Amino acid sequence: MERYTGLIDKYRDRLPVAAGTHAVSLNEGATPLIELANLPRLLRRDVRLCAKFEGLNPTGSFKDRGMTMAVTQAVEGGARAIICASTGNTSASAAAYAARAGIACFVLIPEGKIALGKLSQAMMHGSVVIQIRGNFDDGMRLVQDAARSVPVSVVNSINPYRIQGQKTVAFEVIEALGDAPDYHALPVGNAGNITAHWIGYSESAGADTLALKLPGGMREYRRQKMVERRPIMLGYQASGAAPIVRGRPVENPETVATAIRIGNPVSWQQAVAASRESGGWFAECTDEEILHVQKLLAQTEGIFCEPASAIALAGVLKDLELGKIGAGSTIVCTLTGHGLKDPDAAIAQSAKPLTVDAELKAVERVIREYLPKS
Ligand code: AN7
Repeated sequence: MERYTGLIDKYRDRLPVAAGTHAVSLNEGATPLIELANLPRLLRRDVRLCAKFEGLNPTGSFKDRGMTMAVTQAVEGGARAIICASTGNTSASAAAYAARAGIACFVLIPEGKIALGKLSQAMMHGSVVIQIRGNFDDGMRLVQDAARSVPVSVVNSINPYRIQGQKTVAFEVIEALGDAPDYHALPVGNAGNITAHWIGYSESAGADTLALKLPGGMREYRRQKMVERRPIMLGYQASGAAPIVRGRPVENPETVATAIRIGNPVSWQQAVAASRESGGWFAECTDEEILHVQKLLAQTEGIFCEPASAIALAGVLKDLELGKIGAGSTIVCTLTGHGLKDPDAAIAQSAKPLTVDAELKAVERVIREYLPKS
């Protein structure tokens, strides 16, 4: 078997990349599709529930799929610096891929509102971290303005190569299941990822979509029909940052899921098109629901995702309860980022470690107390 060298090399004929272009890659993609065996049994739901664990990408989130494309094409175009606004994961990924490519990276983040793991990544990879006294939406506006006056290449998902890279997640789900699932659920922040999923599924089904149009100047590529159908797309937003659900921008978005603390998503229109074409819907979950399901997943399935990612599963469990998703369905949830990204959120909702003397008796006492009673 050939060694896996990342998603551009694997899917080059399904991506707008020239045959000779060198891929800037960290072997992203090829993440596992994990069947959730315990949760459906525990909740007495007759469904096949799978998690596409994107937290196992090289920088710990799905952003690496788009970033390998965006940075590859930025370098190909002669860029010497990239820039992004970020709630955290985009900045971590951009910083890593810029380091890999040997170019400079500027990241704009909302001061005090990004998870510790993500901040440490952006800093460690040597990007220039600019904290702004504002939120992600302010940062997004500033990045677009800055790119007009200084020579930096924007790698937010307004960069169409990002979406192209991210669509490969759908290819992998189809390969793993042998078909499209009935439902595909994911968190929605800036709305690029739901757009990308839908493009990937649509191309795989040989179908057209409003969201699919390749922007001018982008090289064409070969489409491959792999399946006969597409899933119903389910997009979930946090109640305090749910512009698409409410149908209007949110001025001061707030949620414990800081990754999706976004009030005016850039890919709003495409996401609505994707949802509508698929026969899907958008819905919201509260912070309590998000954290409850993050912990439930960690403690019943052994999968640690970040709060924003847990909303996909929280939404699905709620919509199963409401009867909006039928029995017997195959459902895939994209778990967009690793739980280690946000250790503060995890520690805040977990039992405190027990401290004892370094003596066998003390340790034994604790074990006896906590041992499952048969
Ligand atoms: C874990 O890093 O927007 O709807 O700047 O980090 O495609 O924006 C992150 C978004 C979901 C939402 N889950 O995806 C950023 C940023 C996680 C994320 C989303 C993000 P989009």
